[in-house]
Amino acid sequence: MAVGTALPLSPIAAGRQTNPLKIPKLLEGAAGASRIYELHVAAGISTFLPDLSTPTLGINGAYLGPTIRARAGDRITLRVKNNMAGPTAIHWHGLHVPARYDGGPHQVIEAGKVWEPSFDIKQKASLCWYHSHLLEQTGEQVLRGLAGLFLIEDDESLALPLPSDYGIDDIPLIIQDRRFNPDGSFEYMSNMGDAEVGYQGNVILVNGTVAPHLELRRPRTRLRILNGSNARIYMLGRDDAADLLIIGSDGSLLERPVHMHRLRLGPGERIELLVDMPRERPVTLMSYPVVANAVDDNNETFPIIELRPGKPEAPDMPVPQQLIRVPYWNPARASRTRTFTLDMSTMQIGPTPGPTMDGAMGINGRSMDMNRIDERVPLGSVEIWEIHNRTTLTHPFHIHDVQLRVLDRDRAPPQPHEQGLKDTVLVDPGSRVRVIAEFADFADPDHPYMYHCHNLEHEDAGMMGQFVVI
Ligand SMILES: [Cu+2]
Repeated sequence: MAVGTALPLSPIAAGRQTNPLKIPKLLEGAAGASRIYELHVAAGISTFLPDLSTPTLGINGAYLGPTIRARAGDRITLRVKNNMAGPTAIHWHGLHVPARYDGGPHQVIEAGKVWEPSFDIKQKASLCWYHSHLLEQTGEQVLRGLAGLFLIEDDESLALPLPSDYGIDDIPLIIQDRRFNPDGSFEYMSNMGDAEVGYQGNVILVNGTVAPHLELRRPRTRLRILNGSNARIYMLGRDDAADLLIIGSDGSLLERPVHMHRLRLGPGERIELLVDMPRERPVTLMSYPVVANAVDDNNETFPIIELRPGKPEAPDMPVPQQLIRVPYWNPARASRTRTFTLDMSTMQIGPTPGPTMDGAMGINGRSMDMNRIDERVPLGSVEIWEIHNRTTLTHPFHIHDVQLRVLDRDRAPPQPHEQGLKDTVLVDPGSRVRVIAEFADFADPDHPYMYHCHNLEHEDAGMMGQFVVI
């Protein structure tokens, strides 16, 4: 199958989106000295397409996991039981936690075992998530369903007049693309495109729902959007003339709402939107062609979800013009700049053995090695990390532990929706992106954090490195 396989769903051909959007259950934990969240990882069977069963993985269910919600200042315990036949690892993407609780590839949960990280929530209100991070099997486990949202609220976010009734006017949207085999199972790694460019599906799932619609129930709705796809980049926009109204990025709200006609969202990235009740006709959130300048661009137009007016009721409150103060680190305060060059010179699949890893997917000429610490960052330091993309594909670069600010992309300011806190940033071919972050609170010479491409096929093929905070 060729790269850039056409999606069968075009907005015209598909017509109305037929299936009500599934909403993941909300998990708020059991009260106590530490709020306890029970997460059971297991294999299951899901139905996405008519008359076909799909073997899947899920957390407290057959596919995906519950939406975890916690408050800044809470101490929480996540009791993760692995009921699968094989190992996994569950990473808290976007959370600022001690490295031994981060859920990276070193924190393997063997079959039948329980892993019980416990930590304080020490960050701003944000739309984080969790997903499998098992070495070299992240792509397959996330594809099969090991992912969920992790919402953090704080006093500041709760005081703002923003929709916050989960499942009513505060709606999660986990966008994923999938391909199916004739027997109903997910098709994965069946062609070179999967391994090189990354997985591209031809069926869009939102919270595991094919062709979804949502009936809006309040005058204003907040959409918390995660690109939970392995590799596909979306160009989000509305099918009417209106702009997207964006209030949040990966790791915080924005300082103020911004309007954008189109917004590019890479794997692992999140945004929060506000949508007012459409007056008469439904509005469809679409994906439009990504500007063509690289081989991974997709030129397709297809619907993500149709938003139907429940009752024609206009919001009676203006959108708040001031949201929060986003933390900022002056580049002059940075103690050093580190450079990370993304390589995939021969597009080999998987890391090759040996110390130099010539030609494999890697960073700074080296593929991921669990036994090698690539960077040592002093505790409390503010650093600029410069990501340089020498490949012909766009890569979403993700750093564990921190919430960062994007300083610039090829010396130009980041896009308006990228000006909140972030942990994942798109780096285009030939481009240099500079980010700044503070490595606070958690020093541990023995447990590394990861930084990697969040194209999961690239990550699994070695485009990942390890740093310790000391
Ligand atoms: Cu990549």
